[in-house]
Amino acid sequence: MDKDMNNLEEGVEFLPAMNSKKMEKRGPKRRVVVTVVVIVFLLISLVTGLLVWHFKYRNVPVRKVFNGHLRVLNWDFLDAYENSSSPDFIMLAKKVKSTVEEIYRNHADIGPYHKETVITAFSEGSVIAYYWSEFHVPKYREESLDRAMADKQSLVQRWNPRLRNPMLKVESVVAFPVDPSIAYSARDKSCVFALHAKEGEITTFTTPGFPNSPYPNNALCYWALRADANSIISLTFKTLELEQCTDDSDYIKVYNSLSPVEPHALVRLCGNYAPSYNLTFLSSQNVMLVTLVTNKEGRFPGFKAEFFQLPKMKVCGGTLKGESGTFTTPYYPAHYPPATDCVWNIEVPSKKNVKVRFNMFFVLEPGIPVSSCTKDYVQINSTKYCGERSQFVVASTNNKIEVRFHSDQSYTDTGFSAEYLSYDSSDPCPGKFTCNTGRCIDRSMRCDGWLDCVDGSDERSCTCTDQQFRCQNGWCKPKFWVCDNVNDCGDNSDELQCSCAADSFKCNNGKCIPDTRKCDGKDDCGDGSDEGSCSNAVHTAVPCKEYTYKCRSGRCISKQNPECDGERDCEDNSDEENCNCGIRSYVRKSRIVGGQNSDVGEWPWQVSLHVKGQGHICGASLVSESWLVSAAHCFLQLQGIRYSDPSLWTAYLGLTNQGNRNGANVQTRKIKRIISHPFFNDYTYDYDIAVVELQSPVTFSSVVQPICLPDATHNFPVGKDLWVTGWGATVEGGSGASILQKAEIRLINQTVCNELLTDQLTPRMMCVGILTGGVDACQGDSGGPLVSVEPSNRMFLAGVVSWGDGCAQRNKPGVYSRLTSLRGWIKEQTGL
Ligand SMILES: *[C@@H]1O[C@H](CO)[C@@H](O)[C@H](O)[C@H]1NC(C)=O
Ligand SMILES: *[C@@H]1O[C@H](CO)[C@@H](O)[C@H](O)[C@H]1NC(C)=O
Ligand SMILES: *[C@@H]1O[C@H](CO)[C@@H](O)[C@H](O)[C@H]1NC(C)=O
Ligand SMILES: *[C@@H]1O[C@H](CO)[C@@H](O)[C@H](O)[C@H]1NC(C)=O
Ligand SMILES: [Ca+2]
Ligand SMILES: [Ca+2]
Ligand SMILES: [Ca+2]
Repeated sequence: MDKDMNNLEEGVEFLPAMNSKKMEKRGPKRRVVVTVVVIVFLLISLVTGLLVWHFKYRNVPVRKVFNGHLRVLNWDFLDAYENSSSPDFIMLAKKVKSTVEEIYRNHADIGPYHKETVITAFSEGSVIAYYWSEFHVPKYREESLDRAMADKQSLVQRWNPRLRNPMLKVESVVAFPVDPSIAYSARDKSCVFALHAKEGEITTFTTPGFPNSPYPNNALCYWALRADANSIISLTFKTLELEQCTDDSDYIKVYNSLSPVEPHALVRLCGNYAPSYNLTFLSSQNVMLVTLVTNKEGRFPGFKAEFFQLPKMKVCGGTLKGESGTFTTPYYPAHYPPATDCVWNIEVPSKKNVKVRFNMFFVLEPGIPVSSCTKDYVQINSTKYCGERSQFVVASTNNKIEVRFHSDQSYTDTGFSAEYLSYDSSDPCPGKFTCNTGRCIDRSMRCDGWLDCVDGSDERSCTCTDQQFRCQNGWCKPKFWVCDNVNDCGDNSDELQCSCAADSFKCNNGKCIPDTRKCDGKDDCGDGSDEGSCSNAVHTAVPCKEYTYKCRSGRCISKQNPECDGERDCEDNSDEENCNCGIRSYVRKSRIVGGQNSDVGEWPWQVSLHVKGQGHICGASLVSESWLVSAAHCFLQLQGIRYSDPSLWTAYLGLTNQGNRNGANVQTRKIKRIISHPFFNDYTYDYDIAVVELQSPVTFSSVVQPICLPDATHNFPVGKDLWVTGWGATVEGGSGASILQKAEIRLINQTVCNELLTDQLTPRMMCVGILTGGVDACQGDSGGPLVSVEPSNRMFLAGVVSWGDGCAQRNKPGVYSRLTSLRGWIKEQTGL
């Protein structure tokens, strides 16, 4: 215990010792200044007011509060010390208080300004006392007070040798300045709780009123958590819903101490978190403090948390032998404890080499650039790694590797999960391609136009195929990325042949018109894009055209994509009505990175349509409480089954894992009717759209939300990034994924795509190519959503998975029904 307790005091030792010479000089100097001020006061009456103010300002006392702790060596801990009302507590608190006061009295920079000290808690080791002290100090003495308080040497050493009070022998006195408003309400006991873990039991606590009423405003709550000596605490927030994070929003802070001091803070929490975000925190001692600070407004549920004690970990790291194996930071995927050092010595059979692959890596400290890694880090040889990283590999040129992990006193993260593998130096990636970084990738990813190795080594020295465009710099890129306004080659050579001359404007449809024809009131482009966004003035009405947005009043505005963008553009505000759509409930970012698996709640409009006896058949998008949008071809008659019969189908909403259809948040609905577009052509797949009415409305929740329907005039520009989601099943059959898959894709130039697809595109279709995702991964489902993230962060339905493979293949564009060209029909059918 002793060894670990030393860590507790690490906080201030780097602070510079006080320069006493300088301090002595300051006093007299001030007096001279004051005298001068008095003389000036007498002489020049004009500036009296100003100087009086100056005089006062310099001497007005500043209120300062420090939080601190100290260790009492010659004292044994009693259980009663955990109860601040017990006589034992009060007796010891009195002694510690007078000791602290005596320490202050003996220090010229501290003593004169001390107002009050309150002992707030004790914990074991022998006894650690937590306190706060208040000072009233003139502004010009503030700095010297800060310095004296930060100098733990001067605090203890000046005092201990004299031992005026033989009752208590103290050491390791530390104190940190805090915001007085936070320290102050410690006197208000209405939201202060002390809890001690019970052996083998889980203890639960919540914000006041949870879950029936919101937590209080203007509140400061403390939960002091304790465990037995030689134990540590594991704390988990089971549910947490606070005000959205801003600089002065409500927040929770968890400390690895009983004193709310920044150097021992573990985490600051606000808003809400995706279910995949791990909210388990470990302490390095047998104490923890949870604080809740709330501002004057907002009504939010708060949290429910639980904690229990664990034996303190003896060693961390160790020797790992064999061909391969795995290792993680302590308690992974929980937040690793602070003040921890681990060393893994990995050794594989002597004729092999060893590499370590970090599959998950979260070692992020707020405010610390990943280039410096000065706080928490992983170290291999002399290289330090920190921050959030996607999968990476570190390879050794022999059969040994040493991995070190260090966490400092404050702020922890969920850590890493890694595996080590032995490999033949002559063939590091059997059956695969080896990136120069050591990573192994599928052979089919070589020379396919996508950079799969972070250093691009998979795309060097390639011969372009006839599906590829040869950039001037030699790269090979898929042909469908030509003329999409995105510089894929790096030298822009894929965009040169399609850009407009210097003094001309490029329309959304690619046409070039002279700059002078822009905003001249005439549609020179043919799609109106030269007449969009012409007027900056709000409420300005323009003549209605098929490309102008029509407000409910019938007036038209020229702004592009004005719907639900947070700005009132129509006089009657109709552009901002019915905007309860396209927003995810979990705003804090999910911790599912890289892969194609979606997190719970990430795509709350995704619907899974099942047929009795056949399981998941098609995807759909929720657009209101009762309506879905899907693809017409899902409901074609096939092998004698009339899929257009609503009674065959069941809709699952709020579903992420197909294996979890009975989950608490999943909503199931029968289908009332299915309306396929009357022009749907089952040979060309033109007009491949259907609307589906649910038998009863769904209830919107954190995992069930509608997607926004774009106005018919909405522009999704070529080259825009979009997302497609689904379980990867198709009507034709084939096994899908059990977790909802996602892929980032990009809109392809219609002309270019039509050439590649031998003229099969109609104006009701749009063409996309995959940006990220595996080689053969099935990300989309027929009928499923293609969504766009608009600048307002709201998501709009841009398309519906139609043909050319829901299974997005890298070298094959996918074809989607174009929502904007089918928007009018959707409105006719659903009223939406
Ligand atoms: C704390 O001590 C006071 C005074 O002895 C006692 O009344 C109270 O019940 C104790 N509280 C707990 C939680 O033990
Ligand atoms: C968080 O980590 C703890 C401890 O390893 C684990 O029991 C829990 O399931 C994790 N929670 C999530 C959401 O991953
Ligand atoms: C670490 O250094 C040793 C000796 O310099 C070297 O043989 C080994 O390959 C290095 N390991 C890594 C992972 O760089
Ligand atoms: C599409 O590509 C053609 C050339 O094939 C080009 O003329 C046109 O400008 C492109 N369209 C867009 C919107 O970039
Ligand atoms: Ca590649
Ligand atoms: Ca391009
Ligand atoms: Ca608007």
